[in-house]
Amino acid sequence: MPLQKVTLHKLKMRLKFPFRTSFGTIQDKEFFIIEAMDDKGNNGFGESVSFSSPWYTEETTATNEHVMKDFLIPLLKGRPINHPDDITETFRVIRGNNMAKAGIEGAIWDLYAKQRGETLATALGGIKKEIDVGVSLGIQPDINDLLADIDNHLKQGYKRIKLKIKPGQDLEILQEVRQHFPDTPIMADANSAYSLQDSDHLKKFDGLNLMMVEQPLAHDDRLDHAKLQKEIQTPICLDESIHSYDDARHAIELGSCKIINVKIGRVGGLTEAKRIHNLCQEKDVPVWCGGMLEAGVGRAHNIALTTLPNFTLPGDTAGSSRYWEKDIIKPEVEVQDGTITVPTNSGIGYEIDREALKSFRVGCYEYEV
Ligand code: OSB
Ligand code: MG
Repeated sequence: MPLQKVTLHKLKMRLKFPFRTSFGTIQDKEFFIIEAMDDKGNNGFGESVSFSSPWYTEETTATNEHVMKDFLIPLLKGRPINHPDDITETFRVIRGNNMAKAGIEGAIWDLYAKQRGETLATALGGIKKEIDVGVSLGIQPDINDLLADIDNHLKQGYKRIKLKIKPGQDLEILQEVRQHFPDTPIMADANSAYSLQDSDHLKKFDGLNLMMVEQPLAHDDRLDHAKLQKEIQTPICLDESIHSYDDARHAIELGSCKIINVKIGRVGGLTEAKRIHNLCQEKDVPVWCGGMLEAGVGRAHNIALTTLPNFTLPGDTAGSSRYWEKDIIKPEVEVQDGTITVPTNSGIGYEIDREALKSFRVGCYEYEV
């Protein structure tokens, strides 16, 4: 597949609300939209999903910029690409930096689908025409605000509620929420805030009928999660711990989790995300698509990935208006009755709103490849 030029658009966007997690609070996002062009006027788009601080993984917007400019884009120069899967191989010589890799790989997947005149979902082998979505709610100082927020999102139709937790802001809040919403699918995400010493405390979640507890232990652990899973009934879902197919294979073999949250950026791209999906399908481990508070391009990639059949649980791909006053795609992502209709135009299926893109842009760098 011909590739001529790669452009990095550096954007700065402000979320409608500060998003609080156990690792810190995010409101201002700086990130890259990657545009890959061929010689026939096709443009593919990807989004690098790291944050400005290395709280969730070690990558940051600045490391993404460095690695894309100085290592990944030069690797594309003069290298023939038959299929987007080749990009994963090409990038293998660079260790880690999965979000930087995924941003470029995503743009090339979108370009590939557009060159073939098919949707990104179809190019990936996806089958769903609509996808179920949930919402991830940050830690809130006031329980009444949280209860109102949950109520508001349930009224909008979201199919499950994910609550961020941390030590001291966990059990009692979850108990209160469960009392108010006895039948709602609820899960909790700890973002690595606990250790194995908290097993007895985490065991107290057993009575709450949670769908799962996400990443309770260390960001790089699989062994202790396996020990914890033997102690508690709530299914463990791994997020931070899974960076690759092999991480997923090890976690399943060890019994570290019963569910996996797949994030395209965290695992280095759509090709690896699909391999993890296929493995999990084979092993009867359900998966769902996580979120990184993405703008429209990243959101569109998440939607396409979620059309694969083993994405059986609602993901964190909420609608554009949850996050942004204005998104960078046309139309914006809309959630109706907790579902998103998968777009049918080629590639990611949404158009880039060039005016919006420019209004958020703080840098732009072009490379011939
Ligand atoms: O752990 O899933 C997470 C946001 C930023 C970093 C990590 C996580 C999250 C979310 C929000 O939970 C997902 C979203 O709404 O995009
Ligand atoms: Mg998580």
